[in-house]
Amino acid sequence: MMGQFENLLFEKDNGIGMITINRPKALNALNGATLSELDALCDQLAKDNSVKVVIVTGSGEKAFIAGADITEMQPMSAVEGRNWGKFGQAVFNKLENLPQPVIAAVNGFALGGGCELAMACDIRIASEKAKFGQPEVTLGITPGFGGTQRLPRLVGKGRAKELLYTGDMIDAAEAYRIGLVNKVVPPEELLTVAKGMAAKILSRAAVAVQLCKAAVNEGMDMDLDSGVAYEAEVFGLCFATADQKEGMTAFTEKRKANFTGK
Ligand code: CO8
Repeated sequence: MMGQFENLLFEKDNGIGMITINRPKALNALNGATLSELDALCDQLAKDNSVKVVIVTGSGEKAFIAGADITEMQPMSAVEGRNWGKFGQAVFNKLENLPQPVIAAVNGFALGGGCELAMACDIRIASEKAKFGQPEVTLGITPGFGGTQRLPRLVGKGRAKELLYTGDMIDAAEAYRIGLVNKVVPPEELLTVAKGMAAKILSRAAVAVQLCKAAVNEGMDMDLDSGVAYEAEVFGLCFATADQKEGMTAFTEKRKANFTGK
């Protein structure tokens, strides 16, 4: 267990760190206090080698996160809005670039900042009850926590623009069809499936998993030549790990690898 928060729950269990956004009365809407706590938790997680995989979910039956807190944004000036957007973007960038893989277990509404937070995670698993959307234009604003950038990168420009311009909500099946989520499961199985995937990732060579994440995240912002050059460097680094020796020795000895994360 790490530091206590007011708007987040955090639990550690066998290498899995479980973050629950916990403002169920406001459908887990992200206010400034919640974002600050998430920022602090990401700083802690980045230094915590005992957490190998992170899961993010929302508290209660209804919502993952129903967006940024509209009552807090309502009186903002242009400068305050810009600063608020920059803060949220910085927190989501931190989450996206945590060394550990992060799985979003989307249990309900993932709207606005909630959809944007899910997109800053590495993998999205949705409950059949989940709903996704970027309804900002219905409020007179654009997405401000990365939505205009991460959505087209995930689902393509045309589909992203339709969601951004109409503000329409889509259900989990449609989110799966357009590639916004990796899989859809019955609500009661959501956390079991997310933990099962986390456990599978945990059974793999941890340094190699983290380097896969770094190579994808860094490489997506590079041209192909630079990206594959970066890949060659992280690939080489793996040969300095005990887990590479163990993984390949286990293969030649026809046994299961026993990784230590070193
Ligand atoms: N902010 C604050 N409070 C919220 C929010 C929110 N985003 N969403 C829900 N709530 C509150 C409601 O006000 C309500 O409170 P109360 O009980 O005190 O009246 C409570 O949560 C329950 O909500 P509802 O009664 O509305 O529940 P329904 O089941 O009727 O509806 C919906 C559920 C459809 C999810 C509905 O609540 C809704 O439309 N919520 C707003 C969704 C939305 O528009 N989200 C996008 C917000 S904008 C955004 O995220 C931009 C991010 C980037 C900003 C960067 C700026 C620079």
